[in-house]
Amino acid sequence: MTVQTVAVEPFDDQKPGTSGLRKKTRAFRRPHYLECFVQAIFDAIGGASGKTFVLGGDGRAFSPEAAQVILRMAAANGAARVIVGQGALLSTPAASHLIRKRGTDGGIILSASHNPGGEDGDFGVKFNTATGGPAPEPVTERIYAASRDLTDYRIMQTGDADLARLGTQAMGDMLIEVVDPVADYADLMENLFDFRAISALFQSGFRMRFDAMNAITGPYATEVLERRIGAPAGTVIRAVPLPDFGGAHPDPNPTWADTLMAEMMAPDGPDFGAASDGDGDRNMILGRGVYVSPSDSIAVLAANATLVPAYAAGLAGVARSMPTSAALDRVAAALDIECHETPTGWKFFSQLLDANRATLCGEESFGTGSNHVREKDGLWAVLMWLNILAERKESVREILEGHWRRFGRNYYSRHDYEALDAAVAERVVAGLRERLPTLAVQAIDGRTVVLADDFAYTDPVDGSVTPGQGLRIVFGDGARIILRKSGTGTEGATLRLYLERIVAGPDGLTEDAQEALAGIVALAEDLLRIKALSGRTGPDVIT
Ligand code: G16
Repeated sequence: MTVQTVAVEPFDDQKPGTSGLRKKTRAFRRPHYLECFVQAIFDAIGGASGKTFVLGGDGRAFSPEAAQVILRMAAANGAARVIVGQGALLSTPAASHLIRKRGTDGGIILSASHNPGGEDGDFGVKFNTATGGPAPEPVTERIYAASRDLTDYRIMQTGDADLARLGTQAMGDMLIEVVDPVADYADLMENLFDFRAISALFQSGFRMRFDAMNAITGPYATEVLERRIGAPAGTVIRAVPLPDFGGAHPDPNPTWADTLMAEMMAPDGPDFGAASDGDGDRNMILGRGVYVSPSDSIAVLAANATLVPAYAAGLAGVARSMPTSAALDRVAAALDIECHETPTGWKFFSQLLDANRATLCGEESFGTGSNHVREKDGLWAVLMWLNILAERKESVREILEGHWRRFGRNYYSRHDYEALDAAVAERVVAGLRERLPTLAVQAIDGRTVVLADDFAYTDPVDGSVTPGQGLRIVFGDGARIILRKSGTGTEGATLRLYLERIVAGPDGLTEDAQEALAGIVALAEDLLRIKALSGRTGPDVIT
């Protein structure tokens, strides 16, 4: 086997976004494109020589070929060992767990998460560090810099590894260890939760539907929910990961998981519903006739965490991304624990988890997780809810409404304007940014603005400052309007408009969220003029 050094012209568009490099599958299939990014990763972390990595992903189109390329490049760059999920499959949280459990130098995850897959869809590559968490900004900056300076990459000339066969095989001097992608993760879940209590819940006739959206959580949810806990067969639907997710958009929200929504909103619907995304790190939670917004979900989980064995001793702290509603803050205040407000992107939570400044973290973008791994974890969130339901013996609606009565309700919604012309999106953002200094001293529509700024984050652990993380207008009554550009899209620019209003109760806690927010939505359009400037009649997705 010989190492081939291939001379290349560097690509100039390999800047990782909110979570790794995401491009059209066709863009990744261009000659040398994947190879250049992988070489940039190895160069940015001081080379691969003697190192051990984890490799796997959500099985979307191009994954099998990409895994073989990465293995040949790891071998050519001197890696000692690569631990690969059988069939190159690993959910993102399972990959994070494996990195931590095996003490590897990091891992490469092949996924574009909730973005559609297939030849016309998206592909992605993400590097996680030895902590198990997504590479932090300084590392992604180094990867980007390395990608621009690249003159060549190294690849072993050899045939494909057999990724269907469990066990260890050699590629040159490097060992490839093919492991069961589900077993370690399922064991971890069994250690965190009271499977017996959840099992008893199912035996009492509790009905659940889990929509794996033809993506990676299928095998994990089937093993954990149906085999280990004993939920009836058929609890998990769309359970086989498909390269194009069966044409579905594997994003667990009311728009894209519409069949599950319809089933759950029916009068005779199941007691509990959940869905997960392409790579298994997101979750959507539903009760019969009720949708739990992700911002409420993390607040409910924090308030009830001590009912779950792994968190029985209490929480060190909690964290949420800035655009996530402040429902969590009031729970933290009641528990007298720290509550951190970070920029969007799970990588910002990793450091807080490592330093034991936070035990649970959550984001409005259907991400919830804890210190058990360094990624958000869809199935973990579902098991948290199940464990709490088993202990409280109340319905999802009862738990949610009880939570609002105790803490008040943060009505919350995100409006997405997808694939806008990049110049139009920039005009909207620039227009608001220009007006921020004047807004801060105004009363608008009967509300006083107490803060109007571009969010900058100071990491409490290392003091690093990350500016430019979203424009926010905060009113005296706690209402907020937030605008930021998505960092995960692959077409044009997507604007995310986050809207929030707090009702203390006891009245007015059970309105429809869109109706309760109508005034804030109208105010946002007056200020931002997204519809006027883009010509759109409304958002593409509302969550
Ligand atoms: C990633 C990040 C999340 C972030 C989400 C949306 O999730 O890990 O922290 O909230 O993207 O980011 P944006 O608003 O920039 O599109 P995932 O599930 O796509 O990996």
